[in-house]
Formats: sequence, C-alpha cells, structure tokens
Amino acid sequence: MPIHSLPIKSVRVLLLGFFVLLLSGCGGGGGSGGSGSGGLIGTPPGTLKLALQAVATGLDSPVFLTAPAGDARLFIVERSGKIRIVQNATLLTAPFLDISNRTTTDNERGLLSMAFHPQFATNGFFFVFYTDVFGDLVIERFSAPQANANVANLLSGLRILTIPHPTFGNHNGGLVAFGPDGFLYVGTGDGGGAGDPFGNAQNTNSLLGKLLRIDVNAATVAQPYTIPLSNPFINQTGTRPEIWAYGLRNPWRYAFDATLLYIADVGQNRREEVDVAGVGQAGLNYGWNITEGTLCFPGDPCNRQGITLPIFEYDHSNNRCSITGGYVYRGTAIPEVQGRYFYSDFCAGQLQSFLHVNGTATEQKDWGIQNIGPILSFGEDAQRELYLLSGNGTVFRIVRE
Ligand SMILES: [Ca+2]
Repeated sequence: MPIHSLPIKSVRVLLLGFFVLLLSGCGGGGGSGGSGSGGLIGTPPGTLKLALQAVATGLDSPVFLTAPAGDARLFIVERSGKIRIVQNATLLTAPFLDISNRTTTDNERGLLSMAFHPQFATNGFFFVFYTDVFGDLVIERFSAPQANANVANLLSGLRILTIPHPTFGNHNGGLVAFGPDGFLYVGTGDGGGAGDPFGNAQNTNSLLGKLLRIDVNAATVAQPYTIPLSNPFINQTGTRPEIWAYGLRNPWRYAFDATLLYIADVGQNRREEVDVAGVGQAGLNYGWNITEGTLCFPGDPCNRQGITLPIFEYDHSNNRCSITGGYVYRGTAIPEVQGRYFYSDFCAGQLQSFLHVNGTATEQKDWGIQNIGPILSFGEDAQRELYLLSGNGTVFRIVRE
C-alpha cells in the first residue's frame, strides 16, 4: 500500500471496546519519582506546532511499531496476530510473521508487542508478546533467516515464558522490550476483572501486575531464560525471581530513556499515572491495589509507606479514560522537543507531553491534535522518530507542522 498523506480530519473515530476496558485513568497531580535526566533537553518555542503524517493505512488494530537498530523499515504489530512491514514508504502485503492462529482478539487479548534483539543484525532474533488461545500470556522468540529478510521463520518459535491468565480477558499488560542493560523486560497486567480481585499486583509470588526482567541471551529449549543476579527477589523463598517491580495494574506501555524508566500504568476509574524511576532501582512497589495514582484505593485510608507514587497523574475528565504511554523523544527531526515524554489517552485521542525534572512533570503541553481515533500505542523507529497508532487503522509519524 503506498504511503498516504491522509487528511486527519477525514479519519473517523472508532472506539474499540477491547481497549476501553484495558485503559482507565485520570488527571492532574504529582508524586515522587526517579531522579536525574536522560540526556539533552530541547526548548520548544511557543510557535512550534506538531502535526501527523500518515505512513500506513488500512491496518487491523495496529498496537505497536518498532524497528531493528539501523534498519529503515517499520515493523507494525496488528493485534489479530500479524507483523507488517513498511519498506520504502510501502506497506508490504506479505506479513513478516503471522501467528493469528495462536491468539485471539476477544476483550484485550491478541498479539500485543514485539522487540528486536539488540544484536538482531547478526542473530536474527526477535521476541513477541501475545495471549494464547487459553488467554495465557506468552513471550516467544522467533528468528528471521537474514537481517534484511521480509519474512521471518514461523517454525523457529521458542517459547520463553508462559504466564497463566485464565480468568479474565483484560489487564494482560502487553509490552516486551530490551532495557539498556541488555535484559528483556515484560510488563504484565494484574490478571483482570476490576480492583485486582486476586491480589496479584501486591503478591510477589505472582508474575501478574509486575514488570519482569529476564536474561534471554543464551535461550535454549531446556533453559529459555535465566535470572539476572541483581534482580531484587532472587534467592528469596516465596517470591518469583523474575520480578523487577510490582504493584502495577496494567502497564500497557513503558519506555527506557538512558538512565530512566517511564511506566504508564492504566488506572481504574480515578487516575491514570506515569511512574519514573532510575533504571537501577530494583524492587519498587508502584502501589496498586493499595493506591490508584496518588489516591488510596478504593478510598481512604491507606498506608502509602514503601510505595513509589507517580510523578504524573490525570483524572477522567474531558473524555479521558486510559493512558497510552509513549516515549521520551530522542529523534533528530524536531530537536526542540528533545527530552520530552509523549503520551496519549485511548479515549481522548490527544497528543500530550511533559518534561521530567527531578521527580516532577514540568512543561505539560497539549499539542492540539484532534480527531485521530482511539490511540492504541506509540512507536519508535530506528532513527528514534515517534509514531502514533490509531484504532482506525492508520499509523502516523509525528512531524513538525
Ligand atoms: Ca501506582
């Protein structure tokens, strides 16, 4: 499919019930958080305006976009189970990978993200996060026959991790990503329903409601992953050593920026939040289901001792319902916004940013983007330019107006 400059105003808004369930959150507020900053900071003049340029249309619920290091192609994940490639401004017809028959799209389920191994150019490995036909969460490794191949080897699959998630179809988490430490991170939801009925998020003997960290660099059938020695719960009885952080409700998207980790955790009915911590801060408790944002859940009182509160939160006013976490901008096309964290909301379909400074969200800005449909995710290409993925099937590059 050729590239389109689709007029934004012509794009219809389609609400997908599946994502409405998954995301919920609300506005305003502060908290505590990580320290330091990730790198260069630009200063956008008041006259700077951002716009969206359509790079692919007609996709089936595009939920993620990424690219291997140094690769000009865009890899777009469709929730129904395919990975599609945009090459030379053309959406290729044949999928890179098609695991549609291994997943379902009921509720919030599906193929939810992918991550290229940092050495993909030489080893051809990439990892996918999907819910299987039983609803369980699966991390599976596949490989491409060559780094420039446009079709991966479907028979190369090696299951890395399977997490039982049998009861509810919502709150699966959904992002698999390599950290700057070379380990693989997996964000899992609390198991679904509402209010975390099983108490998974605060239970360090459960892999649900967590950010996990595993070493997949020597994966084999017999031992698909190992535990990094600096994981916080390693060698403790009654806990799972894969856990890096806990107390998460549905961390649909998170992002690394140099020394910092940004987690956008979808809330219940009152708060959407962004947590920021140093990448080396192991074992943090982000509060759910004791807290929702900075508020006590389900209401006062609660004990916030030991809880890392968000550095940013918002409520459900103005048609907002569920945070869609993005990235800190580290591209080169718009240097004025370097260092800003971009995010959206599934229902409001907006484009927003803030600058994290020593545990506070400063310079909050709404970029005035409208009528682009429900925002399922952000994406980042190999040049670290950012993309917005709409439930109406269009993938947009964020550009200077
Ligand atoms: Ca929290």
